[in-house]
Amino acid sequence: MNEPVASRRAFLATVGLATASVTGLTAGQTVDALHRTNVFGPRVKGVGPQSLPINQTAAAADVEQSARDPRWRLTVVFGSAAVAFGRKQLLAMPQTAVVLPIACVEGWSAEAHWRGVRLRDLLVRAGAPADREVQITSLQLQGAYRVTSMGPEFVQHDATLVALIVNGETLDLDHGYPARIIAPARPGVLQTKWLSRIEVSA
Ligand SMILES: Nc1nc2c(c(=O)[nH]1)N[C@H]1C(S)=C(S)[C@@H](COP(=O)(O)O)O[C@H]1N2
Ligand SMILES: [Mo]
Repeated sequence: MNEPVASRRAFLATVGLATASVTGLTAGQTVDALHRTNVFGPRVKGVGPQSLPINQTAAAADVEQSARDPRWRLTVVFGSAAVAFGRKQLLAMPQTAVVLPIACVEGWSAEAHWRGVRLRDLLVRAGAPADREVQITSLQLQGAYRVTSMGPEFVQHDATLVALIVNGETLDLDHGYPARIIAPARPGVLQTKWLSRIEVSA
């Protein structure tokens, strides 16, 4: 990653603060996403790459090939217009950093530092309005979490990202590489991984 030193320092300083502020167990499990070791032991559903639990792996979702394909594009569709973005193009756009948890109904929650393009910035870049409901589709060809709807209040939110980086690293394949949704106050099940298409309602 070619990030300016200043922003990298700021990021590390924030990591320190977040680590200090992690508290114990509230609803379900709180996993300290910034520690390599899982202090809560076997009660936690396996801490995966980048110190975050994995709900479903790329292998289980059968997206390993499509997610790694250099021809991957995220397509934004509005009416008859479709604009496709590669990962490099997304990384070249203004990046926003947020600290947000993934909160799975299965009983775990893990906070992480995410970086990527604001969803509403992406829609504007694609020539689409940012105040409509969107339908978000994963590369996954089947499964209950393939398609998600997101209302305008989340689409417009400052902290709703097409995330490209987690905890300072390129998203792991199991966490949704090449790009995933991260939005505030939404259950983990709606934080769609392996994005393929975002369709803006008319
Ligand atoms: N495409 C897709 N996105 C998905 C899922 C999935 O199975 N497929 N699982 C969801 C659920 S239930 C959760 S809790 C989070 C978990 O994200 P993580 O595996 O990166 O921790 O991803 C969400 N996004
Ligand atoms: Mo979940």
